[in-house]
Amino acid sequence: MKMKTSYCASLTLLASLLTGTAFFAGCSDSGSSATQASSQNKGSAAERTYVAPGEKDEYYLFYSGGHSGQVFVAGLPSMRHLITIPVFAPSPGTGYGFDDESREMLGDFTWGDVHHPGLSKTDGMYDGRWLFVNDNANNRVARIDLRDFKTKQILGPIPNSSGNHGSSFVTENSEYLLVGTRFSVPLPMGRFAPVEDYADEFNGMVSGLKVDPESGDLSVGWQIITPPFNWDLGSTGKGPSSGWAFWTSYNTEMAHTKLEANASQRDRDYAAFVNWRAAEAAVKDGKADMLDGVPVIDPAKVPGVLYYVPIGKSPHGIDVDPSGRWIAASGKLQPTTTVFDFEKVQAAIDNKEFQAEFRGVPVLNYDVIVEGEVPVGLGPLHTQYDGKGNAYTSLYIESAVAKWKLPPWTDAEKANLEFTVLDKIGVHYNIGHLVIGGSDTRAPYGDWLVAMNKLSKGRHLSVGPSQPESSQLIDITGRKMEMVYESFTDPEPHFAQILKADMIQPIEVYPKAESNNPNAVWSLSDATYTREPGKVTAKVAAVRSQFGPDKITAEVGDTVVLHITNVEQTTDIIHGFAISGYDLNVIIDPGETKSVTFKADKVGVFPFYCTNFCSALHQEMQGYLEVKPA
Ligand code: CUK
Ligand code: CUA
Repeated sequence: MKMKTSYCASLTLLASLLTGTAFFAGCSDSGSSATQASSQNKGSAAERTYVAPGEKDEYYLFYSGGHSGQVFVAGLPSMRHLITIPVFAPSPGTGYGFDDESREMLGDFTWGDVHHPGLSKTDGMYDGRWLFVNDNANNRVARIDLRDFKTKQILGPIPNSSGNHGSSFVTENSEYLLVGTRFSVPLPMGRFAPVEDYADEFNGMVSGLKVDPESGDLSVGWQIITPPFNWDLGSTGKGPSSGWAFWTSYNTEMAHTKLEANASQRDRDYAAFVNWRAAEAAVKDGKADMLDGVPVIDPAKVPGVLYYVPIGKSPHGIDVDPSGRWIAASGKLQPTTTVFDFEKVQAAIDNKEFQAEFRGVPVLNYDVIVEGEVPVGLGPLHTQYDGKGNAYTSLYIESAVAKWKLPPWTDAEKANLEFTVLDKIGVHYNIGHLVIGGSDTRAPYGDWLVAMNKLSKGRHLSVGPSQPESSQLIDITGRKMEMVYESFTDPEPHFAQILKADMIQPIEVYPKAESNNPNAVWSLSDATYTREPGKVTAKVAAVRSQFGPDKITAEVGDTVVLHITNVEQTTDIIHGFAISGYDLNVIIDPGETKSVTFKADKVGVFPFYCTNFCSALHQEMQGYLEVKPA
């Protein structure tokens, strides 16, 4: 608290000295009487975040689970963890990765690295249909359906790509997920070239993944080949920047070794400004070459799809404001956030005088398109917006969030952009991303900010060396930011999305009427068991508190196929089906049918039982798998 006061006090003093007035209202400690009244009405931090037993949160918070490969769901403002949605890694708790369908989705991979969740949008606003996430490790993306909070599709590995970090950025009407590759490799994939030939033989890629407007089904649309620049963070345009997407690169030096030093030589790296509508049109016009089955655009041959824009040293974040005109990009090694004016960007695109060139691609003149460099503080990364004309930038090195005012700026502010920095709050510690609900839409919610901190440094009961991740909740409704809560998660949230809870009505059971699974059985008497040479098939009904059949007989070496239906149509009555000694646990939600195929490769009698406590007689819900000698 002291730190903030003295920081504001010194800025106020500076402002007074320069202008003769004390107008630095944003840092005013006393605030106007209106502000005082509203912060009194808000109550204490505890009251503002308290959600009483039986009451529900106002928002969903979808955290990326980082290298856990999962998505964590919490309620906001309570920050209570609600559920983990398994995406790229098996989860015995929900049976994900055990039944045939989810096993097939996971393929040969057992993990992923989820960084950036992106909610689907209609007309630039969240529509509550899907949540998309990226896998930085294995070049995949996934679609989670918000009707049932389940992973429905994993697309990938995406061809011609390595290290899908710069995604999943969703366009205004969910036309595309846009993806930039963090790593570069020799193309086509699998070709060898020595790492020393990095600058000439390696390539990065920007991909447009098409989203089916009805089903949400993802497919690879087109790609734009780039130098090996390490595309890192991105966002999509709206309003004047509609049809555009933006990525930062942290290695315009094209270094291939000791990146810490060698990728930090130039004062400016490049951002990629991509006209994805132009890319889409170019592919339609046959201006792309096929590479591994994907139309790939060479931007040197197809003008108008890609422009480079110099930005602050070693950037890690580029974010478009709700109006779509202002684009904030930050360089970790430069204590300012650069604000680009997209109207000036367009003017520079239209005037060759304001362009240089790199490998046949125009480089826009920095000075012509920049509105200003806001001195936010040390180690700026990501920026979010509250929809009230303010921006919030995470400061990794300073362990703080800076609140600053978006343009248009007054002459006094332009003369000294320090005046646009309105407030700063310390976070614990080393913040990466931050999120405000709806920041990437036309109308952010503007009430809560969640800071996702990289180090928690023991601000919690000790759990040994493997420490949890810390997130802090900040109230941004007043002029000054207020820290009101902190919570901890498994590793490792990078980014998050916040969705108003009333935007979605998730189902609580799978309606029997909707089931079109030919293997579903809806009563114990309909359950079937058949054996043909080498194969046992059972259609199993699970209902409180029995399995039918409760004896399944196989001969060693048989393939066993079980289709298990949870007959229940009652909320929260979930059954499990685990076979002792067979490393198998299927979880079936009410009204759901899941299939599992395995080899009966061990002779003996193996109990199976329900793993999810479902009734007073849950413990009795068991049976036997007999595996006879051949
Ligand atoms: S990232 Cu982790 S803090 Cu992968 Cu967007 Cu910035
Ligand atoms: Cu079914 Cu426990």
